[in-house]
Amino acid sequence: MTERSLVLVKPDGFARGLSGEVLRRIEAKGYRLVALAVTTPDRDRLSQHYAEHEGKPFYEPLLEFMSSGPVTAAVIEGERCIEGFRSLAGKTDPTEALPGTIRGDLGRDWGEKVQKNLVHGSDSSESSAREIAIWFPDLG
Ligand code: IDP
Ligand code: MG
Repeated sequence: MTERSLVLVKPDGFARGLSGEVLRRIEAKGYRLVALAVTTPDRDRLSQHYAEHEGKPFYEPLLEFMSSGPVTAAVIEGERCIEGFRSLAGKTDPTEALPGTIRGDLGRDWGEKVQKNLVHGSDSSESSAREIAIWFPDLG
Protein backbone atom coordinates (compact mmCIF):
# COMPACT_ATOMS: atom_id res chain seq x y z
CA MET A 1 0.00 0.00 0.00
CA THR A 2 1.10 3.56 -0.67
CA GLU A 3 2.49 5.30 2.39
CA ARG A 4 0.08 7.23 4.60
CA SER A 5 0.60 9.93 7.24
CA LEU A 6 -1.59 11.44 9.93
CA VAL A 7 -1.69 15.23 9.71
CA LEU A 8 -3.32 17.57 12.22
CA VAL A 9 -3.99 21.26 11.87
CA LYS A 10 -3.64 22.10 15.56
CA PRO A 11 -6.07 24.39 17.44
CA ASP A 12 -3.92 27.48 16.73
CA GLY A 13 -3.97 26.80 13.00
CA PHE A 14 -7.66 25.93 12.99
CA ALA A 15 -8.57 29.10 14.92
CA ARG A 16 -6.58 31.21 12.45
CA GLY A 17 -8.44 29.68 9.51
CA LEU A 18 -5.33 27.97 8.16
CA SER A 19 -6.79 24.49 7.57
CA GLY A 20 -7.36 25.30 3.92
CA GLU A 21 -3.83 26.68 3.49
CA VAL A 22 -2.30 23.54 5.01
CA LEU A 23 -4.47 21.24 2.87
CA ARG A 24 -3.66 23.38 -0.17
CA ARG A 25 0.07 22.84 0.36
CA ILE A 26 -0.45 19.10 0.83
CA GLU A 27 -2.46 18.82 -2.38
CA ALA A 28 -0.16 21.16 -4.31
CA LYS A 29 2.74 18.90 -3.34
CA GLY A 30 0.82 16.04 -4.96
CA TYR A 31 -0.34 14.04 -1.97
CA ARG A 32 -3.92 12.81 -1.82
CA LEU A 33 -6.45 13.20 0.96
CA VAL A 34 -7.75 9.87 2.21
CA ALA A 35 -9.79 11.05 5.21
CA LEU A 36 -10.69 14.41 6.73
CA ALA A 37 -12.43 15.42 9.96
CA VAL A 38 -12.94 18.39 12.27
CA THR A 39 -13.01 17.42 15.92
CA THR A 40 -12.06 18.68 19.38
CA PRO A 41 -9.90 15.90 20.82
CA ASP A 42 -10.34 14.83 24.44
CA ARG A 43 -7.50 14.08 26.87
CA ASP A 44 -7.84 10.34 26.42
CA ARG A 45 -7.20 10.53 22.68
CA LEU A 46 -4.38 13.05 23.15
CA SER A 47 -2.62 11.00 25.83
CA GLN A 48 -2.57 8.08 23.39
CA HIS A 49 -1.41 10.29 20.54
CA TYR A 50 1.37 11.93 22.58
CA ALA A 51 2.30 8.92 24.77
CA GLU A 52 6.00 9.28 23.85
CA HIS A 53 6.08 12.74 25.48
CA GLU A 54 4.55 11.80 28.86
CA GLY A 55 6.64 13.23 31.71
CA LYS A 56 8.29 15.96 29.63
CA PRO A 57 7.95 19.57 30.86
CA PHE A 58 5.75 20.56 27.91
CA TYR A 59 3.45 17.50 28.16
CA GLU A 60 0.65 19.03 30.27
CA PRO A 61 0.68 22.35 28.38
CA LEU A 62 0.65 20.33 25.14
CA LEU A 63 -2.46 18.36 26.13
CA GLU A 64 -4.14 21.53 27.40
CA PHE A 65 -3.38 23.32 24.14
CA MET A 66 -4.40 20.44 21.89
CA SER A 67 -7.75 19.99 23.67
CA SER A 68 -8.52 23.73 23.63
CA GLY A 69 -10.53 23.72 20.41
CA PRO A 70 -11.18 22.03 17.10
CA VAL A 71 -8.45 20.51 14.98
CA THR A 72 -8.57 19.40 11.38
CA ALA A 73 -7.38 15.80 11.16
CA ALA A 74 -6.35 14.31 7.83
CA VAL A 75 -4.90 11.12 6.49
CA ILE A 76 -2.75 11.82 3.45
CA GLU A 77 -1.28 9.38 0.97
CA GLY A 78 1.66 9.26 -1.42
CA GLU A 79 5.13 7.79 -1.82
CA ARG A 80 7.31 8.96 1.13
CA CYS A 81 4.56 11.34 2.31
CA ILE A 82 5.63 10.92 5.97
CA GLU A 83 9.04 12.44 5.27
CA GLY A 84 7.52 14.78 2.68
CA PHE A 85 4.98 16.30 5.01
CA ARG A 86 7.60 16.71 7.77
CA SER A 87 9.58 18.66 5.19
CA LEU A 88 6.55 20.82 4.32
CA ALA A 89 5.91 21.44 8.05
CA GLY A 90 9.44 22.51 8.97
CA LYS A 91 11.23 22.29 12.30
CA THR A 92 9.31 21.92 15.57
CA ASP A 93 10.45 25.34 16.78
CA PRO A 94 8.67 27.85 14.50
CA THR A 95 11.43 30.41 14.98
CA GLU A 96 13.94 27.97 13.51
CA ALA A 97 11.61 26.59 10.84
CA LEU A 98 12.76 27.81 7.44
CA PRO A 99 10.77 30.20 5.29
CA GLY A 100 8.88 28.15 2.72
CA THR A 101 7.67 25.71 5.36
CA ILE A 102 4.26 25.85 7.06
CA ARG A 103 5.75 26.58 10.48
CA GLY A 104 8.35 28.95 9.03
CA ASP A 105 5.92 30.96 6.92
CA LEU A 106 2.90 31.00 9.22
CA GLY A 107 4.13 30.31 12.77
CA ARG A 108 6.06 32.10 15.48
CA ASP A 109 7.04 31.71 19.14
CA TRP A 110 4.40 33.10 21.51
CA GLY A 111 6.53 32.73 24.65
CA GLU A 112 4.41 29.91 26.09
CA LYS A 113 5.33 26.59 27.72
CA VAL A 114 4.27 24.70 24.61
CA GLN A 115 5.26 25.62 21.07
CA LYS A 116 2.08 26.37 19.13
CA ASN A 117 3.36 25.32 15.75
CA LEU A 118 0.21 24.86 13.66
CA VAL A 119 0.57 21.27 12.45
CA HIS A 120 1.39 17.71 13.40
CA GLY A 121 2.73 15.07 11.04
CA SER A 122 3.59 11.44 11.77
CA ASP A 123 7.35 10.85 12.08
CA SER A 124 7.64 7.19 10.97
CA SER A 125 5.58 4.41 9.43
CA GLU A 126 5.08 2.92 12.92
CA SER A 127 3.81 6.26 14.26
CA SER A 128 1.61 6.72 11.24
CA ALA A 129 -0.14 3.35 11.67
CA ARG A 130 -0.55 3.95 15.40
CA GLU A 131 -1.86 7.51 14.97
CA ILE A 132 -4.25 6.72 12.12
CA ALA A 133 -5.83 4.02 14.33
CA ILE A 134 -6.32 6.65 17.08
CA TRP A 135 -7.88 9.32 14.86
CA PHE A 136 -9.61 7.24 12.19
CA PRO A 137 -10.36 3.83 13.74
CA ASP A 138 -12.66 2.92 10.84
CA LEU A 139 -9.94 3.27 8.21
CA GLY A 140 -8.21 -0.02 9.01
P1 IDP B 1 6.95 17.45 16.16
O1 IDP B 1 5.52 17.95 16.28
O2 IDP B 1 7.79 18.38 15.31
O3 IDP B 1 7.05 16.01 15.76
P2 IDP B 1 7.59 16.56 18.86
O4 IDP B 1 8.96 16.51 19.42
O5 IDP B 1 6.91 15.28 18.51
O6 IDP B 1 7.59 17.57 17.62
O7 IDP B 1 6.71 17.34 19.95
C1 IDP B 1 5.31 17.35 19.88
C2 IDP B 1 4.83 18.77 20.08
O8 IDP B 1 5.14 19.20 21.42
C3 IDP B 1 5.50 19.81 19.19
O9 IDP B 1 4.92 19.90 17.91
C4 IDP B 1 5.30 21.06 19.99
O10 IDP B 1 3.97 21.56 19.88
C5 IDP B 1 5.52 20.57 21.40
N1 IDP B 1 6.95 20.65 21.80
C6 IDP B 1 7.95 19.78 21.48
N2 IDP B 1 9.12 20.13 22.03
C7 IDP B 1 8.85 21.24 22.76
C8 IDP B 1 9.68 22.09 23.58
O11 IDP B 1 10.88 21.87 23.77
N3 IDP B 1 9.06 23.16 24.15
C9 IDP B 1 7.74 23.42 23.99
N4 IDP B 1 6.93 22.67 23.23
C10 IDP B 1 7.48 21.58 22.62
MG1 MG C 1 6.26 14.34 16.81
